[in-house]
Amino acid sequence: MTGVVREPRIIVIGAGVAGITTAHVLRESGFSDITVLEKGSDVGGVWHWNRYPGLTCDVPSQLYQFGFAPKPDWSHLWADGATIQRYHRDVVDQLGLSSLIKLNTEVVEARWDDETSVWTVTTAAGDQYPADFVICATGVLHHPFTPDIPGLDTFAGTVVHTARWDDDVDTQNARIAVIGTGSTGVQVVSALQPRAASIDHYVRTAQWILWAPMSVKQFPGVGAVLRRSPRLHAQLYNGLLWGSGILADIATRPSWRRRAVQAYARLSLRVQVRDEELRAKLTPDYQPLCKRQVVSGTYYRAIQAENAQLVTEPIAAVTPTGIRTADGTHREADILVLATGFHAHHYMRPMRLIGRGGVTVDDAWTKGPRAYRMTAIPGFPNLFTVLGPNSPSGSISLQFSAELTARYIAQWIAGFRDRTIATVEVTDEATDRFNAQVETAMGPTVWNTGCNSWYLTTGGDVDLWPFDRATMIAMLDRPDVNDFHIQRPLPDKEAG
Ligand code: N01
Repeated sequence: MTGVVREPRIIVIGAGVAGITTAHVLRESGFSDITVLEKGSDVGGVWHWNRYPGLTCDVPSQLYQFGFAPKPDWSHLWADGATIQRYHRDVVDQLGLSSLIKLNTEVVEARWDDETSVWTVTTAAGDQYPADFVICATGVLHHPFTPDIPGLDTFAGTVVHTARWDDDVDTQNARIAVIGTGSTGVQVVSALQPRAASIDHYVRTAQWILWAPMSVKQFPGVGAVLRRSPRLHAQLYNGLLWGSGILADIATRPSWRRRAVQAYARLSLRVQVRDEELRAKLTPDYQPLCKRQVVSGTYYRAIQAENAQLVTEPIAAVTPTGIRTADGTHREADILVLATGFHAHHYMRPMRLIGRGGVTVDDAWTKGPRAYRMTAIPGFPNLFTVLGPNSPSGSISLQFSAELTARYIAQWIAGFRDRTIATVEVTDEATDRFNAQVETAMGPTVWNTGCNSWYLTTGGDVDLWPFDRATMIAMLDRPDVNDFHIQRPLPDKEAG
């Protein structure tokens, strides 16, 4: 050991929740050569890309925020998408992260060189960045899924996917068809119904929809109190994090609590929809909470409005003027809204990610995305993911787990800076062991009770975090060196 430090060159891919967190944590940890490459024209990730009418976060805003950048003055208990996007931009500005971020810069390839132990990150514009560490903060719900419905390309009106909303689409007095009933479909139907000439909601699989007063404002004075007392604000945040632990418990272990929430979901439907025929159509044939739970205070009212129709008959084809269902009925439409979700398991792909010995991430993930503790992939030295495979999209705060993961990664990179490591790569054995633990823990989760959801990979695995927050902290608090192949720096490299 020479005691000479070297500054690691770090590339973070993505400037959404995970990328902003990572950039902040790494800079706080004293690293100075950080570049964040973001393909969008702004930071914010999903909150930049999604701006469909009615977009609201169904996680309370006092929880859905960075622990290191609390916002006292949310206008609503559940903020809308535009407000959340503004928050992300403000955080980036206030923390001085803008200078690290290159917008409109899509990464198309990251390639590891076995000889030099350096990554080369290539952008769509052909620029290349050498990096000692690459961190993929590329998000989960990122690539819109467009269903392969016969005739979709023949539709003469407007077709818009909710994740790529076109602000020029005029929905007022239009005949609107919405396909899909996840969180997005439910929100967009509720928002468009009041001013539409008609709205037909095409639902292939019914969803349980928990009632919650989503439009309630944050109580007057709360913002001022929290601003004056950061300690109180921190206590509130920690209290909400603790509360979300109850949700994780409900999802991961059968208990009276789970049954109570499920009873509430059934009650939400029964109380709000009195028409038995409609209620039967809206009743799922699987347990509440099995899919990502939908929350809404307005959907059931919207779908019972005069101008709204629930269509559960399967779609046979899209025609130039509307949609024909399997029973032969044709319903006309001017606008076709695809609320059909995402390719949720692409992660950094379609980026070409090429690791040790030329292995690609597609080779490594033939059976579905697989990582060690959400963050390390065998075959890919000096590369980490933040909110990677098995991230807790269904249970624990994403901001919390992103920060925990970033702090974990920072410890590895500190080893590089201090010259105790040159390369670090998780072992196959440790990854197998972690995934075996995941499989066992997934058994009693509600996500595993027999429904089809975006949580499932094509191999049928549930791509979520089946443990509690304490386990996450224990797993990511400190690197476990026994789980990694570690190369020490060569003496001549140390000198150089
Ligand atoms: O997508 P989804 P989403 N014909 O995959 C249907 C987050 N989010 O965008 O169930 C007919 O849940 C599909 O039907 P089925 C949140 O995590 C958060 O709504 O496969 N229908 C389903 O109904 C959420 O879970 C907020 O039978 C077709 C729908 O499309 C995640 O994003 C707000 C079809 C897709 O639902 C994804 O939600 C919004 C076809 N060929 C979103 N193909 C917050 O508030 C697909 N469908 C935080």
